[in-house]
Amino acid sequence: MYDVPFTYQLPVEGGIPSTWDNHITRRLSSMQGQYLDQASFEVMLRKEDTLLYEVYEIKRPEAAGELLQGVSIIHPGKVGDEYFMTKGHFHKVLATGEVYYCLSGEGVMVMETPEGEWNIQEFHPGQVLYVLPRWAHRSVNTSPTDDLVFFFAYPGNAGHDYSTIEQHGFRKLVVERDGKPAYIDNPRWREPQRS
Ligand code: S6P
Ligand code: ZN
Repeated sequence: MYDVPFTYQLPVEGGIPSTWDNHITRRLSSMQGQYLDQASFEVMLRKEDTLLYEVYEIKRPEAAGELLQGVSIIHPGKVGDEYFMTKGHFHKVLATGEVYYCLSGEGVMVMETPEGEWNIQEFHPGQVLYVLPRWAHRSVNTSPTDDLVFFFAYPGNAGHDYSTIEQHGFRKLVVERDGKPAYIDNPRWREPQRS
């Protein structure tokens, strides 16, 4: 980890940064229960534990004032009708946002608040997406052929809460209908408990 300001290259082609510290890979087996079509999920998993997405992280202290950054690459594919996607999460410190910059590919970011408000924004190359504080986020690759590649940066103290999404998923699912992406209601989703 550098203790002086630094630069690195981020090639649009391929999107792997010239310097990185962690390479995280997420395979089908890590998405148990997250796809709507459980039968297709099981059939696929029996054949192969497919690589769904990868993250190249540049390590920084996990402290307020720092910015954690890196690149995510989501491969193309579907489980049943549902496109390959990230697990998705709230930040543990809810009041922390995140900036994304799409380098290549096509996709969407599915977002929602703890109160159940939802929002979906498209990713296109060259597009910046700002995820507001408090919004859970999941990226989805809607291309039949190409990787979705984006740069991200978020506060060092944000942390990740995966368990809320693991329990009921996001309110909206992104599926293919007539060859195009469509947003449908997630039957597993539950209205948030209000105290
Ligand atoms: C972290 C940021 C991204 C995701 C990555 C994988 O706050 O949102 O780096 O970690 O795209 O997604 P997930 O949901 O598996 O962490
Ligand atoms: Zn995040």
